[in-house]
Amino acid sequence: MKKYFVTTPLYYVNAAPHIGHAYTTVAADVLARFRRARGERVHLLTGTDEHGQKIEEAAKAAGRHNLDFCDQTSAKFRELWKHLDISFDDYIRTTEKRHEDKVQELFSRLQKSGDIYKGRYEGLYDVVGESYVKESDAVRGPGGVLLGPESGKPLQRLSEETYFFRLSAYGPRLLEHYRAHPEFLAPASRAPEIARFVSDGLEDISVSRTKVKWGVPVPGDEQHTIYVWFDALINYWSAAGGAQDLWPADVHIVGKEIFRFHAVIWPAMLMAAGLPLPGRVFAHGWWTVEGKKMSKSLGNFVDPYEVTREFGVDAFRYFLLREMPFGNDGDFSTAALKKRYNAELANDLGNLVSRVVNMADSYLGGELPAKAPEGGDACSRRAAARAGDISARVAALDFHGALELIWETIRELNAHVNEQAPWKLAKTDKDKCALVLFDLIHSLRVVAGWIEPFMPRKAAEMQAQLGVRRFPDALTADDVLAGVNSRTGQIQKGPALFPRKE
Ligand code: ME8
Repeated sequence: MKKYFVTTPLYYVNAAPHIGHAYTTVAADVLARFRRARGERVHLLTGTDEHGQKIEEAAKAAGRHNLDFCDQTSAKFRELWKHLDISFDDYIRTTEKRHEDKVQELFSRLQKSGDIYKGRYEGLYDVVGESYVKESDAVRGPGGVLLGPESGKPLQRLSEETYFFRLSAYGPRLLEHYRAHPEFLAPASRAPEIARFVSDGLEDISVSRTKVKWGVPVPGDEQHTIYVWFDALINYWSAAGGAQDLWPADVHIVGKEIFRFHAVIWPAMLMAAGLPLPGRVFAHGWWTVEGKKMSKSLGNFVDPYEVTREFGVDAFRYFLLREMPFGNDGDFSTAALKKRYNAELANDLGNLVSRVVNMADSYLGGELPAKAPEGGDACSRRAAARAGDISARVAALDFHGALELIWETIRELNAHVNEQAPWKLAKTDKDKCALVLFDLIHSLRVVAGWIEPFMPRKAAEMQAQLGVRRFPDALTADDVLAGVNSRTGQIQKGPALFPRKE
């Protein structure tokens, strides 16, 4: 049985990770955790992109040997993923032999098929984006200096012998693929720009450099190293390492600025190599910080550790996916995070859990429901009725929409507590009070199952308070509804899940 295979981009090791990198990786993790909780076999791949001119220059500027430098920064990414509870199954570095061998194998394959041929590149190059830039796309800066359209940084003029990849031959097949697989380009709103780019006609692309030494040598022609993007894209396939149950990837999650590499060049490379294509490429939007683009000159990169020190890992994960629909751009600010933290986490969810757990403790003496209460109006049933829609949204990578539905349920539960006033019932109708609290606890167990992929630590704390015994694994919403809740333990009052921030 094939595993559900989800990937993040391989991040450049020229600098430390920031919230942009955390964003993509948390999203991939939520998807992976969500599918695992539903019993699927999942494989989450991430890693680092370590070759090429940009890294060579960064290592030099740091006064380090290339590989030492890469080791150090790659470790920072890996540590951050541990800190953020990213459940990655594999971490690939493009300097690993298992990868380099496959890059050479694929390069040779395309040389043999005639898809790679020797020529000469005369033109512009953007080191920041590691991309060849068409003369007509360059932007004229002060003093007539040509700047990269994306990076805004001065371009280099290259003139060197190179190998070309025959991208131009794949336009019609790519268009046919987009047409036959409308889910391939996501979100759908970004598909037309790719189709238009391909319809306008593709040019062959240079895939080797003679002036850059830090790269995978072209097999049999070691004057050349393989172009860093050609090298890095192959990681998705090299990491699969020929395993029968992995390739093709189900979804590549990437930022919008590298959509073309993944939606045009990568599938064309796979077509040329006769390999199956991934199921989908999803391009999400970009974060600005306090209204500004993150940049070296502004020095406004947000350090994820700083945010988690103040708000905790789970609130950070939550905020990233809650703030804007996956696919749109958004702005990161401490004020916005604090607002959501207090309103949605401390108030809506945290208070609800404390209130219900405290009442169950006081009025039921810790006695727990063995079975969900019957009756159509039980709020646990109404909550459960949303499970299908929530699943469908996460499956479509609509994390924001899924959280919206979960919070609708949480708000309904809050309203239900206020309407039923169990603290009054405790004095007037003990049976009804028990029933209402049973029902609320069931509902919260369902909610805990839903939020686990987003906030694994808080979901576990919540489950402990709600008396969900976690053996062998955390219960999912589906388990709870299926009556697995007979495996429950004692309600345990605990500290506030999200203490208010003043
Ligand atoms: O492009 N907002 O690596 P990279 C949202 N090595 N996401 C952001 C972001 C922001 N402001 N900044 C970065 C590369 N990202 C290549 C990829 S893949 C074979 C090679 C995220 O270190 C987003 O996922 O520049 C973006 O695509 C990625 O980091 C770029 O990381």
